[in-house]
Parts: sequence; structure tokens; C-alpha cells
Amino acid sequence: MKALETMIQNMFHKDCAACTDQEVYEALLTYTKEQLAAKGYHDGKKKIYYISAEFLIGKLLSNNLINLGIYDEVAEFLKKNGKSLAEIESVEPEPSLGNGGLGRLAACFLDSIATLGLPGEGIGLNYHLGLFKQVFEDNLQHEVPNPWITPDSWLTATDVTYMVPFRGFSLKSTMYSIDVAGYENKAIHLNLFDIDLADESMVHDGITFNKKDILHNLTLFLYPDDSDEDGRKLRVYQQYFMVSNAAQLILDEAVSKGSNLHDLADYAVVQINDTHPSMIIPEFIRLLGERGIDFDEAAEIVSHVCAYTNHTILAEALEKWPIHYLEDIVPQLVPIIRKLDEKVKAKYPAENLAIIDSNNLVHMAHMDIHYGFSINGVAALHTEILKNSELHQFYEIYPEKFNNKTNGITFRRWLMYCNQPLTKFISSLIGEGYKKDADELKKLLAYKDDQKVLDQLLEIKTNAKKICKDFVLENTGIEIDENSVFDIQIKRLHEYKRQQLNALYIIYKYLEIKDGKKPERPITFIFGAKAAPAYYIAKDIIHLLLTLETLIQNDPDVAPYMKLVMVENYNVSAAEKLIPACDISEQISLASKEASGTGNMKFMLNGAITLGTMDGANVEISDLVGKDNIYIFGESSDEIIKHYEKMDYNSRAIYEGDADIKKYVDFIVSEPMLKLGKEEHLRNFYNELLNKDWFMTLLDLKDYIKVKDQVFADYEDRNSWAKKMLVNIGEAGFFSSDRTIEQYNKDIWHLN
Ligand code: AZC
Repeated sequence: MKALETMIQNMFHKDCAACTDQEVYEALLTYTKEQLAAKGYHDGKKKIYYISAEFLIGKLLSNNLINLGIYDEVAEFLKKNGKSLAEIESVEPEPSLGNGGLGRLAACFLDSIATLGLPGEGIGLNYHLGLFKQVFEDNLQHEVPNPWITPDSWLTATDVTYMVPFRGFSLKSTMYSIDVAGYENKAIHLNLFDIDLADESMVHDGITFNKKDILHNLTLFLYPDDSDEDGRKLRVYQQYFMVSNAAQLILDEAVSKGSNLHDLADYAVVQINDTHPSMIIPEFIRLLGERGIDFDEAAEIVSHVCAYTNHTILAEALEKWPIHYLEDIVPQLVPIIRKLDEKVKAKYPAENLAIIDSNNLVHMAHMDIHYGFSINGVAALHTEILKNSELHQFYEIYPEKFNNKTNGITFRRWLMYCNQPLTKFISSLIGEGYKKDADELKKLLAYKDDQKVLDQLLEIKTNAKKICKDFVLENTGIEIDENSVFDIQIKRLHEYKRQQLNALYIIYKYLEIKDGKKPERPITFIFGAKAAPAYYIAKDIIHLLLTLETLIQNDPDVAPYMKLVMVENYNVSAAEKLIPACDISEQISLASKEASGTGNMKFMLNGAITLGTMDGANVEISDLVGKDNIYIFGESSDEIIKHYEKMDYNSRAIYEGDADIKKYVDFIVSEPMLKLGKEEHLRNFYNELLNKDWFMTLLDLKDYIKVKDQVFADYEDRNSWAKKMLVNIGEAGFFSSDRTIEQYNKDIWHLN
């Protein structure tokens, strides 16, 4: 640590002990950046370009120190100087460059690409104000800017710049770069493109700004509100800016390595993360045309370079842009897209295969499937649903393009960093090998009947809950009890994820306690979730949760036995605090709707037991741990798909046919709730449940209550619970993103 000491001296002309946390942070940042650069970057002839609208990378300092193998040393050095790494870390702003699973997955993938030593990079946009920062006022979500770019951020400006043409004007870009360290390996780059004239000062009243002022707003926010046409067009501007820069960069790099562009596929493979980057296909064809390659050949070349990942079967994410938007914004792409569509129609005239449909909507996913060479789902069940229903018409013509890549998570962040006591304990039992080969976690299973090991697992969990308790107190002002059961649901707020189902259970429990039926042990229900700014029902559900939080907190009959806390501005840093402390992992989406989930994997790895539906990767978790070590409830995905086909689901009939369900639902608009909450929002949601309930909350409610009560009962047998924890940790190796990336490489990318 001599070098770090000298650096601190040179930067601040004093000892580490005399520096502020901010100063130490700045020194560590510079030091770490230098270490990363000194190790160098992975390179090779062929490179994977992972293009994504989101990269939810989280704070980077600790993760980089871990991957560089100097975390303990640095922590020790700081300690000797009276500093704590944890406190210094709190100086670092968390980049808010993502929304949910897809963005966090992209971040885990970069870590694994670097760790496995693959030549690759991420390409995205440098949003100045992030998604948004969530603040709660009057039990409602408000959105404010979430600035994260400071002079001492991890971004490094590069001299790479391009011109991106739009109708009537062009925008100059600058590329910024963030190093992503591989674990005990070289780094790769996350390249984020930006406009030079971004003007944060145009934002007022929360996150309102002039959506037409593209010259100044293009990189302000991720997913700007698209509830009006200007908002939707801004998204098209962003997407084209992202992919035009990416395509120019990729072609330049290939040429600099000796490509004649006819052989582009030997130099580049592009993973299109969801449909946001889909315009890279026509953009490549346009740029190849400028460089003398004719249309048909260009289309052929691109078809060997681009691969598409689908992350959802919900229609909202399968983007369809009116062709006139594209004419207004990127007219140069329109003749190309039309030609691509004509080629498709000549061969496959069916309307449901068209790129441009009869309403003049451009189906981005359809373009990806026709002109990409691979389509993958993100969990086994999800891929089956794509093949058999959602994208069946494509599977029939291109069966060879479809493949599954079950998601994964990086164990560096989601175990070694966020749960150091558990990591040390695991290492003491089975050695360090699992850090490189996650399958080795299986060795833990040999300790299933070792009383001492089981006791220690429980103790580690309780300690994590104590730490989490401080975080929750600071974030919400509510004191929770580390000896209560921690039941946690953290994920985007979406009706299909059914936070409302959990809320109805909480109402049921509340009423039981009011009736004198106290739980065996207090329960703490923890939520964390942001709702998209224009997704009103989701915001109503947040209001419902926050109102319940207040109701319970104010009720002396109930508060000693249960608590509900909703963490404000849930993000990666919050997840790192909550996940190690979790007992029960809520994965309760309507079966067939959650493509995979990755939170479910993080919780499992940290010894939480899943309470979930047979959906997404829950199915694979269940197969691995066996039915004694997971709690499953609810209708199967086959049944749900049938309900959608027959359109026979009727929530009101369920409500009217079951006095208990009626009681819980009615409670939403009962006296005590209306006294604390806003009638408009509570009624809106109540009506939604009765008249639509599009994600079939009431269908699974009774079964959910029954199984969840069983979970709480089983929790009391501490020894058998600890065994379940051990099995979950021991079987989590499959969900390492290193495994996922190995599979992407073997089946799709084919890098050395
Ligand atoms: C998510 C899916 O909802 C989730 O099931 C999956 O685990 C994750 O992608 C990674 O594959 N989708 C998104 O996050 N989508 C958007 C647009 O946010």
C-alpha cells in the first residue's frame, strides 16, 4: 500500500489519517483506475459488443478492489489510519443507468466477460440524470433527477467522437468509458456515448423538461416518459444515437484490425439486449452501403453479426414504432427497413411475420429475428414460451435460431462483496475454488447435517439482519427487529410481479392480529420498488403499500407483531444491504410473465428461501433444490396461458364468491385506510382489482396465504430451516453469470 500512501501524499500533502473521507475516496479512485489500466484490457481479433439501453452497474470502488484482489489490503490500510472503507464508499454516488433486471444483467455480464478473459465491451448511453431518484411524500412516489456524474466519477472521456445524422441536423458525440475489472483478470470497457451540449438546467418540477429540445436533452434521462408522442420520439432519438455510434465504432475497430468489412462477422458479434438497440441492423446496412457494399450483401453480413436477447413476453417491451416517427427522425433508415420488409414479405407473406405491419408499425423484434442469427430467452420456461406461443410463428421458420440462456449473477458483487461474513465462512469450509468455479459450492452440501455449520449459518443471517436494520432505520425512520422474520420483495413495481398480492397477505395478517391471532414471531415485510413515472396503477400500488406501512406503524395492537417498510429509492446499493438479510424471498409473479428474474438467484445464494410461483428461473431453482427447500404456490403457466387465450378470467366473480377475499380487498378502501391515504389512489387500485386484475392477483390469493403461513410455521424449526438455507446456497452455483457467459460464448459468440 506504499503506492497508495504516496499517492495520498502527492494529492493532498498530508497523511491518510488526516484526510477527509472525500479525499481518501478521490485518492482511491485514481489509484484503482491506475491499477486497472496497468493490468490492461482484453483484446482479440473477434469481439463481443453488448449493446444495451441500460447498465445498472452500482457503485464500483469495492467491486473493483475485490476484482483486483486488493480489497482486504486496502481495507486494512484504511483501518490502520482510522478510516473505514464502508464509510469512504458512501461518498461514491451510485450511477443510475438502469431500471431493472435487464440493466443489472448487463452489468453482471460485463463482469463475467472480463473475468472469463473474453474480448468484449458494453455500449450504451451516458444519462446525466439517470432513471430518476424516487422520493416519498404523503405516501406517494415523486420523481426527481438523480445526477451521478461528478469530477471524481469513474467516467473517463475518450477522444472517440462521431457525427450522428438526424433529419435536419447532426449531433456530435463523445465517448466516455468506464473500466470493468475482471476477477483476477484484465478489464474491459463500458463505453457510454453522450452529446456535448446536454443541459441539465432545463429540468424543472421534478423531472419535467422540454422533450423537443433534442440538441440539449438527448442524454438527460433513461426511459423518458413516453406517455406522449414527444416522449416516444425522444426514445427513438436516443436509440438511434446509441446504435449509430455503436455501429460506427464497431466498423472502425474491425477495419483497424484488418477487416475488409465483407468479413465483419470474423471481427464482431453484437448482442442486442432487448429491442432498444434494434436499429443497429439497418444502421449497419446503411454504413456498409456508404463503404461500397451492396444492400443484399450488407443484409447478409449483418445477419451473421447480430444476435437478439428477448427479456419479456409483455407486449410493452416488444417495441413497435410508427414508420412516420422514423421518417421524421431517421429518414435514412426508412428505405432500408422497407427493403428488409419486402424481402421478408416475398418469402413469408403472413402478417404476423412482417417487419412493417398493415398499420405501418415497425416491429423491432421481428427485424431482429429475421436479420439476426440467434434469438435467446433468459430462462428455460421463458424460452419454451417464446418457442411455443409468443414467437411460435418465427420458431416454425427458424427453429435453429432459438436457444435458451438462463440468466446468472456475478458472485463477486452478490456474495463476495455484499456478504463478506458468509463468503469467509464458505471459504473456511470448502476452500476458495468456488470463487472461480461456482459449481464447487456443491461441496457445501456435505455439511447438511453438521450442527455447528447450521448454527453458524443462522448466526451469520442474524448478523446481516442487524446491519440491515441500521440501513432500514436510516432510510425509512422505522426500527425493525432483527429477530423477526425478514420477508423481502425488491424489484421493479409492475402489476405482473404482483406486489399487490403481497399487500393483500399483509392485510389478511393485519386483520388476524386485530382479531387476536398473533404470529409466532414478529414479521417484517420489506419492499423496494420504483414505478415508471407514467404507470399510474403501479404508483397506486406504492401508495397502497406506504399507506399500509403508516397504518401498521400507528397501530399499537399490531406494530409489535408486524412491520411493513418500503425502502425509498431502491437501487443496487440498497439491494446489497437487503439481500444478505433476507429470510424469505418473494418471487410471486403471475406464472408465464416473469421471463427469468435474477433477484431470486441473489437471494438464494445468500441463504434466503424462495416463496414463489412456477415462473421464470424459479422453475430451475425448484429443480435444483428440490421441493423441500422452496415454497411454490399458484396456477401453472400452462393454465394461465389458457386463461388468456380463453379470456375467461373474472376477478369480480372470485371476489364475490369468497367472503375472505372480499374482506381483504374491501379493506383497501375501508375507513382506516381512507383516513390515512388518498381516496382517489386507493379507489383506483381497488377498481382495477375488481374490474380488470389483468395479472390475476385474486386467482392465487388463497393459495398464497396458505403456503405463506406454512413458510412462517416452518421457520420456527430453526434447524430444518438452516438446512434449507444450506441447500439453497450449495445449489446456487448454476446461477453464476460466468456459466451464463460461457454458454453465450459457446453457442452464440464463438470467441476464443
Ligand atoms: C427483465 C425481466 O423482467 C426479468 O424477468 C429478467 O430476469 C431480466 O429482464 C433479465 O433478463 N426485463 C427488464 O428488466 N425489462 C425492462 C425493459 O426493464
